[in-house]
Amino acid sequence: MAEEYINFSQKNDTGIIKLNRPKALNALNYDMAEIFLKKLNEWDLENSIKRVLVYGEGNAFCAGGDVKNLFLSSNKNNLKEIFFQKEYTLNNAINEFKKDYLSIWNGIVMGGGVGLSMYGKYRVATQNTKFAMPESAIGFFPDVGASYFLSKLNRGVGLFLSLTGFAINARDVMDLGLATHYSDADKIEEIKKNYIQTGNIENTSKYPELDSIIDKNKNFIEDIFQNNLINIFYQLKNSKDEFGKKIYSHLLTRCPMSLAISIELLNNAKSKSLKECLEMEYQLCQHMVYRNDFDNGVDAVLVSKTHKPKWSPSSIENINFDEVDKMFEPHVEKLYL
Ligand code: QUE
Repeated sequence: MAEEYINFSQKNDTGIIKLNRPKALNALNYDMAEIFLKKLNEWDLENSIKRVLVYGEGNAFCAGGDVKNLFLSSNKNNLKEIFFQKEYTLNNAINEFKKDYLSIWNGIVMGGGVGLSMYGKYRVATQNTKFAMPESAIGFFPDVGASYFLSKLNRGVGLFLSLTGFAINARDVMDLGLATHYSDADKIEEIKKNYIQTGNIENTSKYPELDSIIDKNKNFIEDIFQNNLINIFYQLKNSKDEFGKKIYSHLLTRCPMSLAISIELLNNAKSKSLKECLEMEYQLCQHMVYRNDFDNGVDAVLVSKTHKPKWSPSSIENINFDEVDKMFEPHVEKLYL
């Protein structure tokens, strides 16, 4: 089953990984993560492999972890524990992989998909790239090491992306240094072929001619997304700016506890390594996936699709910040990455 959802092959001295679950936007499940990790460890030691290429079938690179399945199997097994152990271990293994590693971002790259690509050497964006950490929509938080790289961006932008889950395009991921290359989508087959044959990424790269909502509102984002949650909401609520108003009503739909957790997470992550961030996120996720907000969020977005989740607490005014602090205290066995 997992072999259908993820294919491994070797051409010349390139190891090729195709995420092949297009009906689920290539969402990563436990079995896929397990054989991905096993293959990567094998290829790290295999002399005939000089580099790795990762891409997705269809119009997504990868939309995230298979949270729908976590929800459906809910408290019947230990999947909520072992899935994240496997996924974060894989994220760390990609970071420690010694050979070149190229991911093709020709479509949706969200959540778990970010973790499969960000720590490799190269990421090619196209005009189809849609990059987001959207977990505040499902009562979760930016994980797979996102606290590491988002906390190292300008604070305003990192926090803006974490709280809103806003999807950014190829121009944004180039501006923010999240992608390493840009190419038109119709040159992607050529780029893959050339990388497989030579290890080079052909310089078809040019700067993407795309509008950027982030760039247009850069000063606003940097001004507002600096403070604590109460202050950010207060400023957005009173904003005369059209963008500010839109972001305010958007944030009112997101999980209040996710928002509070994400701010604290990014603050804590600022001085941490990727490994330390993954360990922190693992402790945190083992609280968050057992809260009702997670089940209600996943159900509302991915299962019954009502898009009207009921959050508890229902607004940021009712957040108990002592409870937020407590969630960061170690309470389960570490990953020992
Ligand atoms: C927020 C999320 C996720 C999401 C949507 C959100 C997420 C995720 C998926 C997803 C999408 C399509 C699938 C699938 C999962 O959507 O993490 O299995 O087929 O994995 O608003 O965090």
